[in-house]
Amino acid sequence: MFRVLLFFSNIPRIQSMKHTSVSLLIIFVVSVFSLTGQDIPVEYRSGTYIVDRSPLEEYQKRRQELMDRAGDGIIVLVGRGDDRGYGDVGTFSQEKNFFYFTGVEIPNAVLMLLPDRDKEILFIPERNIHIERWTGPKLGPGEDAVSYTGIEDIRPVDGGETVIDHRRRPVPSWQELLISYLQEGNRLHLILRGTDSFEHDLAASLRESVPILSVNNLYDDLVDMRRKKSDDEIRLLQKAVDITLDAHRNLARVIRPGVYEYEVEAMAKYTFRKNGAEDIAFPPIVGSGFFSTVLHYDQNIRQMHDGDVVVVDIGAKYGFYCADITRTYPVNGSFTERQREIYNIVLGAQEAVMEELRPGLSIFDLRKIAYNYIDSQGTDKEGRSLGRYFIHGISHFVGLEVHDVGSEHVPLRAGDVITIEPGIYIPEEEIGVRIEDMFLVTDDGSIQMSEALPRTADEIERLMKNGTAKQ
Ligand SMILES: [Mn+2]
Repeated sequence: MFRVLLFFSNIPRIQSMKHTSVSLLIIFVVSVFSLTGQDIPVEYRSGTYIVDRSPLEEYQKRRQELMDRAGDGIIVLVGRGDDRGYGDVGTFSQEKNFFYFTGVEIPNAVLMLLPDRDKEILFIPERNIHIERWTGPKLGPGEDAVSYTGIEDIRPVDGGETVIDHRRRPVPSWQELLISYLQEGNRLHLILRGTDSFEHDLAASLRESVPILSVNNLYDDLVDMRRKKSDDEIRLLQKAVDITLDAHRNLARVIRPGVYEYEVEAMAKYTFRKNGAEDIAFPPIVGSGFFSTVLHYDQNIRQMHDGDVVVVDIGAKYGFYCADITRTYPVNGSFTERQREIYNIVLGAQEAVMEELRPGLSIFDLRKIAYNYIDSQGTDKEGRSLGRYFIHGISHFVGLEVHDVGSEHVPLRAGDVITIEPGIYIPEEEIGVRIEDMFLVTDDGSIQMSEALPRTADEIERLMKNGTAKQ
């Protein structure tokens, strides 16, 4: 008991707690002390939030490709930290690149790749049985982690001691090991995005120990790799898309005058989670009336009225992969003549882009096609052309992030997954229309991943009325 009290007296938050909670915690801690943690099954200890991930060989192949691209030196990828302790709430979400190369969601992990030696080392924290009672069982260094990750060499992230031949040997922390490799004159490879990141700070702090540090940025290689979707990534993306299409079918039946935007949002989120999506890819946008013209409206608190249109831009995140699909619905189930006119121009712009979509064109090129189409059709109340009301991009890459890596100025290639999402937003008329679908670029064109969802004005009206899919 003495040991227990001493243990807690180091934690200020616990000291300030009421006596009752302290005694409850003491009871809990005594029970924790009787647990070794070793008896918790391995499948409970991955800390994973996802119900589906790629086979281990897939992550191994990506690490190998990154090593081949780097060629020498040391590649370091740092996973996201998690400092949650006793009683802290919140969630953990692994850093995207770290996940891409490992499939691992263990917090505070570090991956080191040594292309010269064809070596992969994963550093993960030693288990902490006490914290585990709050944040869940975890894999620590050991055989279980080797089989879960497919990485042979797994070490404790903070270093420590190991007993070999009856002698205690120090095990360096990942930083100590990294510095010793760099001091031998090896190059450091990092994925540096932007100008301000953890990796930038890491390079700066390493320069204090390794004055002649040579840093190579693998960001362009990363973009190149992440753009090219593997078959299994397409499988996961398609699943995210299918769940999102299901959500649209379900929420189309919720929309009617008097219903609040958040009820539509609720149906989307319900459908995502019901189908095993771990999260939303981005905050759902349910904008009706005037708010249909606000591109990233996410308050979703307005009551929808007869005569409104409502823009519903949603995406599930499944197995870390994002979907992003928009439909515009007439709140009372039928578009007015003017709404239908605008709707058909947006649809026509999307069709025009779909027709041209193939490798070689850039997203920038695609926008010109959409803009020219919109600007050549219809007018506003003052007789001006409608191009001025198409105020956003036509497309973005989609993958581990909803706005995934990749520039709008590079030529598209087979394996890219992108959106096509023209829109017209006329605040004076309280009419906003956006139609957004997802496409896989192929050698000779594209595949529409969201094809199963109604898209024309007639189909949308039918969906709202009958709840039937495309017919
Ligand atoms: Mn989008």
